[in-house]
This record gives sequence, C-alpha cells and structure tokens, in this order.
Amino acid sequence: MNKSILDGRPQLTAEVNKVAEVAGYLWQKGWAERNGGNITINITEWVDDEIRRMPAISPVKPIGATLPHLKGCYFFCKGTNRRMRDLARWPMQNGSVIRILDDCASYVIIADEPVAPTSELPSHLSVHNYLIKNGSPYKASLHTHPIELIAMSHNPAFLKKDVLTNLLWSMIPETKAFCPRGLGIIPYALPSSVELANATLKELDDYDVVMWEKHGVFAIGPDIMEAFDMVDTLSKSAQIYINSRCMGFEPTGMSQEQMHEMSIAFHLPK
Ligand code: 2HA
Ligand code: ZN
Repeated sequence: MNKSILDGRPQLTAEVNKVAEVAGYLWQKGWAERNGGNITINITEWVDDEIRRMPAISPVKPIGATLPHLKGCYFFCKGTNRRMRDLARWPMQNGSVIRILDDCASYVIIADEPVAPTSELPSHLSVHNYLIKNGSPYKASLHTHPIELIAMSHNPAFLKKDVLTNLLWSMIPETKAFCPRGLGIIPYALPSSVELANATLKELDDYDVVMWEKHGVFAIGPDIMEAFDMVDTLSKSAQIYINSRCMGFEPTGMSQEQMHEMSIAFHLPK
C-alpha cells in the first residue's frame, strides 16, 4: 500500500470516512447521477506540522477568487468529474487534500493523488471563506441533486420566499425541528458561475440549505453528515407531499398553530 495522508491520523480519517459514507447515500438515493454533486470539508483543525511541510503534488492553480479568510487552510474536496459512487468506495482516489496559498487566491494539491478538485470550487471555497469570516463552527458544504426537491422547483408558485419552506415544514414535525432555518431559494443561474456563488452566499445568511432552481441544493453544516441530514429531512417532506398528490389529494399539512407550538417546544429560531 502506498502511504496516505490519513495514515496515523484517526480524526482526519474519520472526517474523510464520513464524506465517503455520505457519498454512498447520495448515490443510493438517486441524487448523484454520473459526476453530479460536490462535497468539500475544511480539515484545517486536523492538520499538523508534518502536513504543513508536505510538498505540492500539483502546479499552483488559481481559485478564481481572492478569499482572505482561507489563508493557511486545508480542504478535502471531491474531484471534478469523479463519481459519488466511486468517492464512496475510494475517497482518496476520487478526492484530494488542497492547501490554500498565502495569496489567498491560489492552491496546490498535497495528497494523496493529483485529483483536480470539484468544478464548483470557487463557490464552495467562497462559502468556507464566509463561514470563517462569521466565526461559524460549520466545516462542511454539500451540493447534490435530490429528485423531488428539484421537481418542486419547476413550479413558480413554490419559488416565492418561504412558500416551499412552510409547505415542507408542514408535512411532518421533524422537518422544522431538524431544518429550522428552512430552504432558501436561488433563481436559476449557470452552474459554476460567480452569480450562483454570490447568490448562494447571500442566502446562507438566513438558511442552512438553499435550492438552486431546476438544478439541486447546496447545504452547509458542522460536518458533512449533518449537512446531508438536513437535505434528507427536506427531501422526505417533499416525498410526502408528492405521494399525497399522487393519491389524488392536496395534503392538509400541519397548521400554523401546530408549527408554532413546535417552535416554542423545541426553541426553534423561526
Ligand atoms: O459537479 O453537480 O453542479 C457536478 C455538479 C455541478
Ligand atoms: Zn449540480
């Protein structure tokens, strides 16, 4: 076996293993066709002096943005054009560890293999920059293509502010309890574009999960498992709604009073 950056680093290994586990769920759920979706996690807290001395195994590459809060940070990123189902089985062959250089505008790959990171790197790293700037404990960002939630984004009526949030919350009590900031909506924008990244940053002030209209969702969380759990919970509500409609009726939904009672009982922010 070749040496891996994970060798002798159980905490770093645990974080990468969580990424692999989530990548498997995304594939099993049908949310990750071909290379669909991206994952990045900030692993700086698990980086030691030996890692800081590790040489680059790629040329210096521009991020496409200058992100001052990322100086000296390290990330594990899914590789561009790599499949989630392959990341699930072989995380270090389908993802890589990158180091942000001191200009805060470029990076190098340091381990294990020179796998180029995700096509959505500028948006993912902009989000990590924003999280650090705000003193957030969140370390993970996830982009995926959940079928039912994307289907719902094709209905203009659901794209008005907090219409979908309230509908999804009202399908089952867990959704408001475990996704208490709801689902932000971002009008369609070109994948990987600066417009999409900027709109995402703006919505993350108010939401932990945002919908990229007709494309997918973007979620942040303390770790990748919690980011996944929020999307999974919202998706469950979407499925309950769609199943009701398939049975030929509009679901009643919990009442505003019932949801308000939940907010009080569980000290929810909204
Ligand atoms: O990386 O899903 O939006 C594949 C994507 C880009
Ligand atoms: Zn996508």
